Amino acid sequence: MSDPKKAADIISIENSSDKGFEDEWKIEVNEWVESLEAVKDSYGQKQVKELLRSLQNFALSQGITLTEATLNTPYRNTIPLSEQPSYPGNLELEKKIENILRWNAMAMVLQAYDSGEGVGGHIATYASSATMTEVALNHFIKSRSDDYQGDMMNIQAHASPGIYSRAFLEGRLSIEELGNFRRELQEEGGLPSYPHPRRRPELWPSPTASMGLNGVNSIYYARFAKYLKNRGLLSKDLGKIWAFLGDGEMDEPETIGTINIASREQLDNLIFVVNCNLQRLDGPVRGNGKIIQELEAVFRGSGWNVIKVIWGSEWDSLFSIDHNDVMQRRMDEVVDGEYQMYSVSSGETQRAHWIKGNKELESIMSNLSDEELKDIKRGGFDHKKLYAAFDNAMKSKGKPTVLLVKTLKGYGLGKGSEGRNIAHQKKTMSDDERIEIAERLGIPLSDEDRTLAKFYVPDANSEEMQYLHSRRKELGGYQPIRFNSCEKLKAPDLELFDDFVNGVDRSISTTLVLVRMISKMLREEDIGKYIVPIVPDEARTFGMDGLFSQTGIYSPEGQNYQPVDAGTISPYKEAKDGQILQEGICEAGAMASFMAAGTAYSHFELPMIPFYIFYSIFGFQRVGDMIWACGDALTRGFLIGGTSGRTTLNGEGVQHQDGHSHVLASVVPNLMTYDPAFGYELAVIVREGIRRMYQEQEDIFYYITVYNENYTHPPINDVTQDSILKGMYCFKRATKDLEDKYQGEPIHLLGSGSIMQQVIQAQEELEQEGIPTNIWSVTSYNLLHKDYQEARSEGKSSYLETILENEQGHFISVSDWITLLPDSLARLFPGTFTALGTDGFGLSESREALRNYFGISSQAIVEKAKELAK
Ligand SMILES: Cc1ncc(C[n+]2csc(CCOP(=O)(O)OP(=O)(O)O)c2C)c(N)n1
Ligand SMILES: [Mg+2]
Repeated sequence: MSDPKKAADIISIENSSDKGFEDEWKIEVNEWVESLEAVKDSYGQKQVKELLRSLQNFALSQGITLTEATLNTPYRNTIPLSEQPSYPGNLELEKKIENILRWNAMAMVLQAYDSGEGVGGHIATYASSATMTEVALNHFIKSRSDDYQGDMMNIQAHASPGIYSRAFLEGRLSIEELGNFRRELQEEGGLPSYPHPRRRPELWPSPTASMGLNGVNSIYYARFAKYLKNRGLLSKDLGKIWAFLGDGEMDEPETIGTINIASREQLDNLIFVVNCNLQRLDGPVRGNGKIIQELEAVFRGSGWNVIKVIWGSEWDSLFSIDHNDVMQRRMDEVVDGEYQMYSVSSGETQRAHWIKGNKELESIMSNLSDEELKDIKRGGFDHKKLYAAFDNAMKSKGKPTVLLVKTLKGYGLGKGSEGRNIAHQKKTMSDDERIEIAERLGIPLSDEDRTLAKFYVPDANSEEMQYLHSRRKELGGYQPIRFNSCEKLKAPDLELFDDFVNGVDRSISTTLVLVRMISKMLREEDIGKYIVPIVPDEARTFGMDGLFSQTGIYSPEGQNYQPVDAGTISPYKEAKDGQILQEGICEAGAMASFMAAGTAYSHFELPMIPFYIFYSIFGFQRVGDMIWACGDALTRGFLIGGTSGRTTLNGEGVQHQDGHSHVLASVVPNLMTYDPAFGYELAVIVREGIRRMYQEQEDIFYYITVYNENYTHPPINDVTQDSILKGMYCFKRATKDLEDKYQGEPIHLLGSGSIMQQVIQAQEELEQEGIPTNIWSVTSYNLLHKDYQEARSEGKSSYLETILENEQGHFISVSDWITLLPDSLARLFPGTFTALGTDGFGLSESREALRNYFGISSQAIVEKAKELAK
């Protein structure tokens, strides 16, 4: 029978100074607990829950709310000693290996510092997380096999030295690479600071260096795994997605804001491990509170399986004599600022502050000497406690798990670092510190080598090395790991898009053209199943609602209700094997889905083709960091900026009208950006995108803007696909007769996107007035610029310069974008160059009024051309 008195600690006792009341109250509580225990013994756990729920409902009806009591448990380990499994590993060898890893990780950073290059590095984070990652890697994190998809291990970026030093012992990195941490350009090779798949595509599964992205991305990887499974595309058993996170990092809204998705979608293939070292970069995470308790309430409130690992085994015996919960109450009341202070105080000071004159607590604590008290471990350094927690997480059914693990920043790095506010920034150590740490870790190097922070490599036949390899062999292979092999797809022939390539007589927008193209591809046998349409609650805006019934909206539960529009031709259809990812109003989640789908070739061995369609202004400026991370993650797929153009999206005003996303997109080096004007351009671009990304498997991705203005689309005629793809071609030549008669310099109008319609109109008017005018369609200013940069570095002429070789005159670029976009090319035009665009904020007006206001209407173009032609 468990000790019923323990229950008292979750109830705050008013009048606690009144001894008589306190005793009476305890008896009352004990009686209730005993009754409850009897219910459990007679009826089982379910009935206990029901009873408590009834009591809670009664309390609520009396106006008594129980929020804190139900969301928080006492400040102690979730798994009691009685349920702790025995440790299956060889603790002695594991600790030996961990010590070597700790030393080599520190040595990497010290060597980088000693090189005098000032390249930096972090020691303290791994020092706090080493034990948890080691227990996970020795016993839980599995790799891919014939029938298992493999786990994904996403680490805390600042703990990278520890993971590198393990990969080194495993024989996956050379000693030279390790020695050149943060010096990637060295001849013998070096290592990037953090997990960058771009730089180490065989090692790092996903980029985590920007705080907050690891959480949201891991959640959506886990969800995408279930999506693939439910759609019947994954035959192997799903692996787990592991996200190792910092406690300071948990403040990031991308993480906390998306945890409800994980429980709603029942992601029991997801495990968060939060390294609660109570510190972030500048100081305590919650000096005045307790981060573990705060996170417990948040995660439990979101329906997660929450496991706290707070105290090491040394506390177990003290708990067993804490009959009146005095120690537990003290644990509950002390705040993180004080716990941090204990970590830098002597045992004596710590004891005095801890017992605070309480005789009973003093007597409990008298079982430990000051030295023992000082040495007592936090749960995060106790292999057995960690093992119990991971073991529980593995067994969770229908719920994601979060482990809240209490650690100490800079653990084992000595007085100058452990628990100090400066720990995060610590990059070097004195000679004495180096020798002392090596001694403590049992590193058998000479003192000279210790001061030089030399790496220690145990003999390949040593017990510890054998153990290290055998554990990973048992678990399927090394981790973390990233795979790069995937089936190649054959891109569809352009004929699939004949309806657009041959022109469209009806007046339709480029958005609709794109949606029709997606719809066609979805029906294709070879690639249809791999298409992943992603929308954050805007499918109707883009005319995609027809896809709802064609493919269904993914929902792991299917559809348990009859939709309100059941009788219509495109009802809202949710299905377990639905293909559309309808993200709700969550751009961060939608982007994370894009990354999961766009890197599925790596982790899931499937060439998934995401089309993420969003309001273009809520893309780069909203989730630009995630798009940058997609570049790092070697993500493939199509980002589609819908309702784009500052004047084409009329009426919506300042915060909706996007005239700049192409400029923001221009900074992502491997992003192909396009702003097509016609259906055939779009068809050529999308088809080529699929060819390059899924047939040739190039590590690039696409950003294409589409508009909501309706107009007819000409056929492709004699335009070459190559010129569309390179970024510019002559759409219409000036009338020959006019040119022969004309005395001045010819006019060249450069149009793109919807504004091409204004350009076409302006050209007609100018020619009517006798001014010969050429029209050029610019599908991508950014790609023209990239080509120019490349050509310049090779000492060649750029594509733009080549096609303009025999031209002269006045060049006027007109677009729905800010003038900075075309201006980047101004110097390459053989004549005068003028850019008309939409600089400044948008405003609420009609399309026509907006185009007049920004000076990009056909009339404004004519005026500018006539002024130049004078
Ligand atoms: C978005 C973002 N902002 C700031 C940083 C800089 N930064 C790196 S680590 C760090 C503190 C991390 O604290 P915590 O998450 O608690 O991890 P710990 O090192 O304590 O384990 C900060 C602010 C970053 N990498 N990303
Ligand atoms: Mg921290």
